[in-house]
Amino acid sequence: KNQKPCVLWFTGLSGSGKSTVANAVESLLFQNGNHSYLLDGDNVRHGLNQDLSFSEEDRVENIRRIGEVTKLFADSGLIVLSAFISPFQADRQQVRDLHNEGDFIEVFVDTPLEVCEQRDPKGLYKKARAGDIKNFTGLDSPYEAPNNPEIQLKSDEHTIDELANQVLDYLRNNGFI
Ligand code: GGZ
Repeated sequence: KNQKPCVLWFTGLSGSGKSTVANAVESLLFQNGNHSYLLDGDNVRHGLNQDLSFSEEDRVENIRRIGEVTKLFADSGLIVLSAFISPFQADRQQVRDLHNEGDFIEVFVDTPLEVCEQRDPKGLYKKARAGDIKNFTGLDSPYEAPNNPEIQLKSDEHTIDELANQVLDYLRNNGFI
């Protein structure tokens, strides 16, 4: 089955739905006969990047390494999905510049902070509000939203299935799958 390698770079706040949508996209790609690999906190922050914290400096290094890994995986022919907050515009731009023109697809999971905090699936916002977690993105650490993402997903207005299909439509319309 023909596919053109690329990276789907999900960015958004904690609790925005990045991993959930990325997992749904991966499953649709699999059903479609495509080969993909999903990088997220579960397989990267606990392994390759377990030496990194959530300081600004370490987040920059986190994204730099992940960017390099997405390039290696794309070079191997895969459709790569990456789901990290990646809060800084400059770091996302650096990863974009690593990839061939058009192959870096920025997917902004645009969920308002209030909604993310309401969901609070891991109770982290609550802990951050209580002062038990410092430098929490959206509270006391910045999130720079993308200015011109290839794909913008409104997770509080659509189902996971609709959002995943929005991503698949982009890949079809642009000849990746
Ligand atoms: C933000 C934090 C923090 C702080 C722990 N700030 O909702 P989650 O739990 O599963 O996703 C968050 C994840 C963020 O890791 P990333 O590697 O994606 O971040 S970055 O791209 O900024 O390097 C959250 C948890 O780790 N977490 N402490 N202080 N999120």
